[in-house]
Amino acid sequence: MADRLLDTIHSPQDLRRLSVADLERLAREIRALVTSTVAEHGGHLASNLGVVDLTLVLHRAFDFSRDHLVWDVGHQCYAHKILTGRREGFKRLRTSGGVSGFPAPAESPYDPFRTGHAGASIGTALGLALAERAAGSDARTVAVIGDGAMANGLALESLNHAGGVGADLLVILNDNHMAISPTVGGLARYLTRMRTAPLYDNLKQEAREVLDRLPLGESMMRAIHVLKDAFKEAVVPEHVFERFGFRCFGPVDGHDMEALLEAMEEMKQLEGPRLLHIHTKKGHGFAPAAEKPEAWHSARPFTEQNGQLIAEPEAVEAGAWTDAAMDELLAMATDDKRLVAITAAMPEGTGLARFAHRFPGRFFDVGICESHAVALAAGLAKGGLRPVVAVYSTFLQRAYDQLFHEVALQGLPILCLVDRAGLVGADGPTHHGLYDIAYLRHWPGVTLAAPADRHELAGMLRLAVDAGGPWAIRYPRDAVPPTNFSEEPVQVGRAAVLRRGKDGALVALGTSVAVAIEAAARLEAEGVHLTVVSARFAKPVDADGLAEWLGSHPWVLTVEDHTAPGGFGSAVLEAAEAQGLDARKVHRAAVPDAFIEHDTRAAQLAAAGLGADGIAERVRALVRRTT
Ligand SMILES: Cc1ncc(C[n+]2csc(CCOP(=O)(O)OP(=O)(O)O)c2C)c(N)n1
Repeated sequence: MADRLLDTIHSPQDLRRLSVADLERLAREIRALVTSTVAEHGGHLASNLGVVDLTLVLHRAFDFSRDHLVWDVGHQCYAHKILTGRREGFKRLRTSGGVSGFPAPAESPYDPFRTGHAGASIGTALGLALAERAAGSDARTVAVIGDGAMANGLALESLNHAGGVGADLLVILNDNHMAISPTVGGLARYLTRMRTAPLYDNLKQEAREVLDRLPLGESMMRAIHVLKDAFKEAVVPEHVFERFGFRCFGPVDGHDMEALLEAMEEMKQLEGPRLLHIHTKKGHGFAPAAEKPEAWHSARPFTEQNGQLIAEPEAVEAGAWTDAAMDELLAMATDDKRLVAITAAMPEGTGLARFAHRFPGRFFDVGICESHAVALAAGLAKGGLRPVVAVYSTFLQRAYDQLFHEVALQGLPILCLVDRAGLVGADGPTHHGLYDIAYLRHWPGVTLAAPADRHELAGMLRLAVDAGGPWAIRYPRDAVPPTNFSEEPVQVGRAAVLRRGKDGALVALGTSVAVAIEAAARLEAEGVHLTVVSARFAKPVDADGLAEWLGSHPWVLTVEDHTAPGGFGSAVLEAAEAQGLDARKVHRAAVPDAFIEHDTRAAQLAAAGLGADGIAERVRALVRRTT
């Protein structure tokens, strides 16, 4: 490997001495490294392969040891990591001890923010640019954002502000006409039209020069001024972002190293709000990913030679709850024509692609716009429909106020299917679904459920669709237990007792029930006899059940795949206090109040004490204390 050009690159400064041909060679080497590393560990392949050329050119033109580079989402930062001193850690991408799959300031000063959610890059970059302005510094700021994220409300709010204050900010619009799936909506249509437009800024300049050369008197000049603008409009359509106060450039082929270098050098010479529109291809350089970028957006490990995905146990299990929820939803939607489904740019991940296929007229992909997804659901519900918003727990956070203001406050019957609830594994802290119970349970009238098995999932879905108010059902990135724990009908606010013992009670929520059952079975062999309850609901908590469990056991241990503050255990403590029960007998097993780094989901659960071993250990300690 000694002849790898990459091995001679120790910092972005080393790029300065490279020719265009060298940069092209380096891009190929980086693509090969990204592809082989993702083949081993999984990761965001298609987006990363698409921005290798851009990354090289950015690091060559700017000096991000003092300038700022903010990647939107951050899932496309692999080449950036490779170039900024993290090649060693990159070998163990997304695994314990290796680098994160997203920007991480703890890893490198080249990453200003820890990111993973879409749409925030322009806002945070603007803040950096204004801080530099306040300090009288000439450091430059660049945000790179995809065409998918650009339609996000947060991105548009930031653009509006940046144009208004005339900030010294370069926004690079990385247009590959894909989010995870093809981009949707009016902006996507507009960008498609712009793809075939002539270069905006260059041509406008030419038009101006032609008019300026005409020999005209002063009054004629004024008159022609108006015509000039009209002429400009006719020759080159004004870019929509010019209306925001940005000077726009492009489109440039993001895989043409020479053109990209030239454009970036030009961008560096300019000041003020400016936008460079580039076209890239997701998966560029690796045929399977270029052909099917959707499937290769976030890939699990694969065989590099043939692009065959490797079936690994965790990956096989990962979509199991999603599939089960979709099976039930599709069955219900066949009979109930009021059911409509909404995704925020995640038809594949949430399983709603199946719904879209079966009921195309009742399906809405709103783009990466969770706030709008929930507001839209409120309107649809008000109009008599039963909207189901399927969304990852971490991204539903974006719709917090719509859930309050447009939904809960109105008491509207929408159902949120909260997928990837709990620890998610390799994507790490930006993507864990650890907060949804806390942020959903504090509004009056909300019902919040978590199934432990397929029977509970089906029962909850049916109740939710017939309900008169807002519901959320949370489930993890994990396997559905092969058999049901009980066939007891699901009723709102009622738990199910799965086994009885006198020494203590494990009251578990959702996916934690399987763990509690396993721990109880092990402890039985040690002579410790436990009651195990599937709580089913985080709101309302089963008040009668709680009184009984606290009355007949020395302690109750709640178990949940959620952060401790404000979670299910907190709800149980509050319910105990509200009923005048002895809340001191309630103990909680939950994810600690800390950000949990990337690893496998099983390892994260174990580290949080939420595996069967950890629960058994907690029980032994409680038994020691109470005997
Ligand atoms: C708020 C939010 N919702 C959903 C996602 C999931 N997600 C990750 S990448 C992505 C697509 C991003 O598309 P685009 O901005 O065009 O970037 P590209 O991958 O095409 O480079 C989505 C929807 C997210 N990261 N953040």
